[in-house]
Amino acid sequence: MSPADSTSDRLVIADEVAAALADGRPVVALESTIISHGMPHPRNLEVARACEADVRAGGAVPATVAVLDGTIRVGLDDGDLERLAGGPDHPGDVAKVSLRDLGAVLAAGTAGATTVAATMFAASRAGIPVFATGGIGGVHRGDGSGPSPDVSADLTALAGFPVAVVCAGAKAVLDLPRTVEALETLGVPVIGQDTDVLPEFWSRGGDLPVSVRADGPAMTAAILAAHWGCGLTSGAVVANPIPDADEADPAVIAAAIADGLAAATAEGVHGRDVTPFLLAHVAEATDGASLAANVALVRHNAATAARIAVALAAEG
Ligand code: PSU
Ligand code: MN
Repeated sequence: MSPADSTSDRLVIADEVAAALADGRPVVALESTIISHGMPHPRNLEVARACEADVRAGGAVPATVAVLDGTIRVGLDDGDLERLAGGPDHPGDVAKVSLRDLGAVLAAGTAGATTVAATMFAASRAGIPVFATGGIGGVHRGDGSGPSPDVSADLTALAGFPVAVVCAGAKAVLDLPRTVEALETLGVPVIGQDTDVLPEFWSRGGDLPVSVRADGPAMTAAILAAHWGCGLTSGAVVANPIPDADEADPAVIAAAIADGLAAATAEGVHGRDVTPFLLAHVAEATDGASLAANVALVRHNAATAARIAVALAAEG
């Protein structure tokens, strides 16, 4: 088997997605770590379905990505979403799969939920330039006492794969100034979608500037088309703030994050468990307010990504 054959054997694109790509019609990739590790059951399944519906309502074809039975799947059916969502009928463990984990989980033939990094990789292999998630990973906060800071492979992927990630900025549990500096170093544009400042996931932000503001999806699409059209091969962050009405109280969130970081340190949580732990902790500490905001922002990102994908397809 040639390397090309083994690549296509490991990457399975759903018929509807493949047909859209062949016709140059808009497609939006969606990730699955947010399903398996980012939200509790059964809310996670409702949100996974709702995001796909939001993409369709915006005129694009959804392509949720996961690792299932030894292949990277681009475009899932409802049974696949149920399996990834877990719960009583699907109690099997679904691994959190970032770039380093792809080979191992593929070889094992087990189920894996792809992070932003692994989803960007799959999207770039499939030829899908637009992807929606909640918030990217980045540089974690550190108190300076431990080893060098925990840095998400999402940044590595943004540097290397030509995919635009429509997100509400980086998750506010992170060190946002360091995350913005890292993106600049990696040459990744941070396009503010109708905003001058980096959204802070559960709130609209205000402290950090984006690298460029784009008014409307067509302007974002024009910037992306020019970014790739000149030969750059990096990705882009499309920073799309949570709608006003859905914003969580930043003071309440900040207190919950501080508490969550202390709990993570006390309980020795590290590596890939940190982000799911913090998201769950903040959801509990805010009595579900952060979860409601997370649902609203991810759905808003799916809808916005569809509009950008439509505009980008029109760019040719
Ligand atoms: N956005 C959300 N919820 C999530 C994530 C993003 O609203 O759970 C996930 C993404 O899959 C992202 C991951 O890649 O969190 C970051 O994990 P880490 O910091 O371990 O790289
Ligand atoms: Mn990490």
